[in-house]
Amino acid sequence: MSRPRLVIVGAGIVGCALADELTERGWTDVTVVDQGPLFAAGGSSSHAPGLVFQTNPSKTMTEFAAYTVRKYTALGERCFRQVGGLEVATTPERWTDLHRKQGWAESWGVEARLLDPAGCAELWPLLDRDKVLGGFHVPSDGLATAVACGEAQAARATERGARFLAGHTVVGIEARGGRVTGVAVVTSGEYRTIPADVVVCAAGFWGPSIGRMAGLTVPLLPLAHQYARSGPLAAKGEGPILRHQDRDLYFRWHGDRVGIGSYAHRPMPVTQDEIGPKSTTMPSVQAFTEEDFDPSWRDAVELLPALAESKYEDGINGIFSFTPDGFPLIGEAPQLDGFWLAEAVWVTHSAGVARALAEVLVTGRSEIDLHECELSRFEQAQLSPAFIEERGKQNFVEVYDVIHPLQPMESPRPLRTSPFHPRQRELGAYFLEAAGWERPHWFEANVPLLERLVRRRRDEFADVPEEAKGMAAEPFLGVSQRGEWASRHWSPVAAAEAHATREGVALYDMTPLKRIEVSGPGSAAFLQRMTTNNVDRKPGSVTYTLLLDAKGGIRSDLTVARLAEDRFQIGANGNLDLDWLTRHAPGAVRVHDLTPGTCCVGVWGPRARELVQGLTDMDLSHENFRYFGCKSGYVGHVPVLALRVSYVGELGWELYTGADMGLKLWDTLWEPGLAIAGGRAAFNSLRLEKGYRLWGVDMTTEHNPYEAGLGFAVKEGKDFIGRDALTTEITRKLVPLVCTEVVMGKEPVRHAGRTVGHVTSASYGHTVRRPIAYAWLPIELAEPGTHVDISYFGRRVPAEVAAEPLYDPGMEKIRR
Ligand code: FAD
Ligand code: THG
Repeated sequence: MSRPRLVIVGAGIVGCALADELTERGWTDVTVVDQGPLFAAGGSSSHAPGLVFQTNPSKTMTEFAAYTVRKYTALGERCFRQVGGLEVATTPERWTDLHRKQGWAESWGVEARLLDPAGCAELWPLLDRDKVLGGFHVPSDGLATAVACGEAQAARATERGARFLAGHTVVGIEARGGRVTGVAVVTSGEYRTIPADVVVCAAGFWGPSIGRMAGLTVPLLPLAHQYARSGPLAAKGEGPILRHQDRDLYFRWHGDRVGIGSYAHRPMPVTQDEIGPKSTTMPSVQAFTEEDFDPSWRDAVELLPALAESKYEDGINGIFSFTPDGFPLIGEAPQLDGFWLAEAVWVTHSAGVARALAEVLVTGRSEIDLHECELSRFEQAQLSPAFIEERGKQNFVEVYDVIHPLQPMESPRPLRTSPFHPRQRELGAYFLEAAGWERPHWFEANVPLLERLVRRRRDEFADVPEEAKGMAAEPFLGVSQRGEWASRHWSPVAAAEAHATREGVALYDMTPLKRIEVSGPGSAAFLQRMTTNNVDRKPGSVTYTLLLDAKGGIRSDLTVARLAEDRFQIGANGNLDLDWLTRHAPGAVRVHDLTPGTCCVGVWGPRARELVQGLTDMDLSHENFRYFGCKSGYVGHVPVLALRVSYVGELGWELYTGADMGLKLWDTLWEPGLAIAGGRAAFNSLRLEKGYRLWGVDMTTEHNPYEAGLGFAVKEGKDFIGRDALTTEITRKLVPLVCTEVVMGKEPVRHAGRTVGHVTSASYGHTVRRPIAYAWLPIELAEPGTHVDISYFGRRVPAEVAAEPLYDPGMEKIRR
């Protein structure tokens, strides 16, 4: 299929951008169909005011936006005007957060600066400067004219052979043998089929309807959002686009009027059936509801008093898409090959998303990491209509809120609970959410451990000679190295749990970790081909290995336990892994998600053997149960699979059992009174001390194993996906930094006044008694001892590259 026949559903900005990107890459048999007229086809693009603010916590989203700006700027003034973007703070919390935002801009390579109120007023003279504490200014942000951008990209695509068909309503997706074969359309009352090898759904908020035709859930919620304009004002402006996020507002100039968008109103979901009849010229616009807009108008006048000269007019309730997590939907349907989505994409990210999808379609992968955007990121539990609606609404409400990276949504919760959940609640667990699971971060029941630890550290500190006290290790558990932000969703109890894990034994709920069974004839050969390390070892062995894409980028890191000749259990990172393995598996190999029906507890610490051996007749001695080995047996009444693996870097086992026996397993392990419960906060500290990477945070498809420090998991002389693209000549590296303050991740790292990299994960190392931050740095700065600075909320945090791992480099704790 060198030139597949491609049909794109939707000639909004996304469909047009995609046609351009694909024809540029040589796919010239491209047909774009739209039910509406071209190019104001009636979707969201037809009336989007087109503000493009690039800076986003996500590197991927920022890069999508930055590419969109570059591309549309090159299309000319009619398409994009680089008027700049200004976000103002009217509360101290926002002003602090804009400093955090400036860190993201710096990390992701967007030029930005913070302005004082006078600087803001210079850019926006109408601002009441007494209300403003400061602003965040990005000179390259600007205004896209979405219809013009669509049209200009369509023109280029047309020159290369693409066809754009107006008035063609897609009414069906044709398929045979699990592969798409075409789309059924109705045009001028006639029904016909357009054959296709690949169909991309870029139908905006109609996506769920088109998805339904293909048997696919498209997890987005169409919501109305209000936009209006002021009357003519005396002051005429061409100032930057403006955000007043403390009141959920944004502004732009339209000649002598100011356009005002509001996210302050109640969420107004629109069902697929309510979406305007295809015959109306603007189905994406609903009647304006003044009562919803009035408070926003008052807030707007408060910030821009000159608006009071006029009243708002031309208001619309315009519809566009919200997903459960705010990211777009990119990817192929799991059950229908050749049917792809490019959905829930803003104008801001349109060209970037189109480029990424074009790369995936043409080469099999995107240069930019897509894991946050892939359709397959959602668990089945996250695809119910109720979930999509509730999270979609909440995303609307929170769109401009200051969100802590650990902050979960409030509902629906609890959604997924492990069998240990009742006990965890009894222990006072503080739960956050991961892949829909309730996951404890620490346990209030461990407060007495904390008190004991604090007493011990005080005594130790008292013994330090007075003159050395300033140099002595910080006695109080890293609390003073955590600012207000890093202390949210955190408790010093985590220090006691980390400590208890290093000195005794602790139980960690690993149930949220994805478990996949691969079985059937050819399983071993299949996994050999899919992963970098040698997994074709004796039953009873466990192997740490990597999934790479065709260019050698890391798709995941896995543990592969061989349970029998033709049966493997994989410890994976998420649903993307399940999707990737399922897609590649040959007919005789079965790939099955064990996660919902099973559970896992990590029993880790120097006393782990003592605890578990007392409950089982399996021989747990070092000689008979080797590190990275696995065995089946019983712990008390409970049938378990035991893996001698530890993500926290201690002696111990992961014990797996069915969901039915989970509670019994927990109680059996608890009974002897040796173990404490440990939460994710301690876990994260322990794994960073040990240098264990977290996929999706520390490394992604943008990195190869050698850069990520995972070259040891690549087996010489073995064939696997991505091997031919691998090179050991690297220009950057993931390294640990020790620093003076606990940061959060995504902060820029500077050297000699230059931005040289960014932080991935961070925590306080409770054993090494230093804040730790992993960061990507150029290879020439990756040597231990190199001094760098982390910029954290605009403050300079000195840091030094360290040798890894920081804890137990001799593996004495584990191999014994
Ligand atoms: P659309 O433009 O909706 O295009 C989808 C197309 O699919 C439509 O033309 C439709 O006719 C066609 N279609 C659907 N079903 C069928 C079918 N069965 N057969 C054939 N064709 C079909 N984004 C920003 O980045 N910045 C902003 O400032 C901004 N402001 C906004 C303000 C408002 C009031 C609204 C409503 C949205 C705003 N957005 C903004 C969001 C942005 O407009 C959308 O995310 C974007 O335009 C979506 O583009 P699209 O091409 O995916 O979808
Ligand atoms: N347990 C299991 N599977 C998993 C994880 C887990 N799969 C996904 C994710 N976590 C994988 N991450 C790691 C990271 C490090 C290790 C294991 C899983 C680890 N590494 C040792 C090291 O680097 O020294 C051992 C490497 C080796 O001997 O090859 O233990 O938590 N089941």
